Amino acid sequence: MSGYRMKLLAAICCATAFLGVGCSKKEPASGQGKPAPSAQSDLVPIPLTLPKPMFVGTPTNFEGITDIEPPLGKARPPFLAPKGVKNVALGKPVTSSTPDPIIGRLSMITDGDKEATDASLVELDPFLQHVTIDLQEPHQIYAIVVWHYHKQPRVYFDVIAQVADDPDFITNVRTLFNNDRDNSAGLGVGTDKHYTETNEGKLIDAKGVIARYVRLYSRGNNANDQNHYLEVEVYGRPIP
Ligand SMILES: [Ca+2]
Ligand SMILES: [Ca+2]
Repeated sequence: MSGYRMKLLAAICCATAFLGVGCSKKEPASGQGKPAPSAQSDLVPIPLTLPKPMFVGTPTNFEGITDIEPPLGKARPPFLAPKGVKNVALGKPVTSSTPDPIIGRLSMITDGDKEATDASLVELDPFLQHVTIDLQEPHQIYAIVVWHYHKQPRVYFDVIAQVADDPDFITNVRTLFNNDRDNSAGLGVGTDKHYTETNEGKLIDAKGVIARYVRLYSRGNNANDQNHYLEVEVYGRPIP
């Protein structure tokens, strides 16, 4: 090829490149070549809203109760989960070992109202009782937040949170929290700490577990033998 022809080819190549056709080296398509966002940057705080606080500070002097979680002394840090995770328990059906509560109705446990008013309170029978929320399909669960009672500071006993694939808790049962230190509930010795009820509720890290049913146990509290619920929230998403 003569020098003239080579120059001509080069000129054509540059012209077509100018027109956006390109000769050899193509521009990357839109979005290509950019670094992929890391999984970490997809995590956002769960859309948790808190009810009004009813007392200031977190007392720790509950006589005779050992292993109480020390107060954080500041607001709980935001809990991070993938975008789109929301309270999938809202409005979902609730069953219980106390089918007919002493105060309130079981549906109030997932009605979105978690204020510490008498009108918001559900009181179950005394001693060991449980409530079960049916998410109606399997979900990937990141956090469970439970408010038993926060009008005054209280400690509830034998707080156990489990998830399962069936409403009778026979298939694929997993325990996410258990502070039943002496195994009086018979579900195994718990190693989690007692905690004081506040308006922040108790947040249990569910670590992305997949389940349809969520069950919470308790066996009275430091003030009486009754079991109470204001609200249970389950932060999750349908299985991707
Ligand atoms: Ca409620
Ligand atoms: Ca116990």
